[in-house]
Amino acid sequence: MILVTGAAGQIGRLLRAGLPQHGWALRCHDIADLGAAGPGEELVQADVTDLAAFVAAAEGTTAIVHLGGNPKESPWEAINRVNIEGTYNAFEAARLAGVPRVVFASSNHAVGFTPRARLASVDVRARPDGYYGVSKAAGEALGSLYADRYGLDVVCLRIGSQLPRPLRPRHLSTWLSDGDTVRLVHAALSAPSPGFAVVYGISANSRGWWDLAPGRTLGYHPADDAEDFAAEVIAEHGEPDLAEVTEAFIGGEFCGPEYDADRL
Ligand code: 15L
Repeated sequence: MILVTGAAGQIGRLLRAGLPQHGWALRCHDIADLGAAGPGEELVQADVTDLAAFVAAAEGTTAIVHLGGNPKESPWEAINRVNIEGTYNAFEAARLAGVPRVVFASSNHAVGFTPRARLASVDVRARPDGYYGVSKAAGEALGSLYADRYGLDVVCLRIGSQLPRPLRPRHLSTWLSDGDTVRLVHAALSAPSPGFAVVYGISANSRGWWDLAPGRTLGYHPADDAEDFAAEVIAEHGEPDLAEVTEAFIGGEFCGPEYDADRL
């Protein structure tokens, strides 16, 4: 049994549909309405900021897939309470309930102010492009701590742009398809003894900027390529202008002035 937080969200819904086909039974956790339980599913309506409820939900599971939190840039108070405190609770719940593995939904925004370049390593330094990115860098750091101190297996997925299809030129590099999302999480759950690992969560995009080798080592073999949509996307939006701040860094629009603190 796997505990999936944020199970009512976009990626959570994909996992609810896809992971059972790989043999995983899910306990779905969210503060929002989770709808009707699917075959073999258990539902827990709870807040990730409630540690006691988190520990209770984690009891008897073999892994936590932690997706829960604000999925985009937000004021500091919300990021601090839900994303940072909630992610601390995920690792602490795993430790207290004896769950051996945590798969953490990190984001490219943990390293968003990295200048874009071909094949950025997973070892680039934390370079968040906002408070949301700070929360993802903090989650990766917590994962590293819990792996080293308590021996948890922790896989951090630095997800690009999870969308049914690429919509803008940046997505030709950052897209993570629906099918590859399920493949990625299945690999993170299945890899034997990964220890602490960070992998980029994108499809096999011909224009990808990030090194997929660590993901392949873990068993993630993406099947989709945003290039299949390139002609339509470029016809609609044109080629990206690298002189623009929102195109020069991997975080895209998050690096632009509309994400300054005063405007949140
Ligand atoms: C993310 O981490 C966000 O959750 C999503 O809203 C997108 O902004 C995505 O990154 C992206 O970089 O496209």
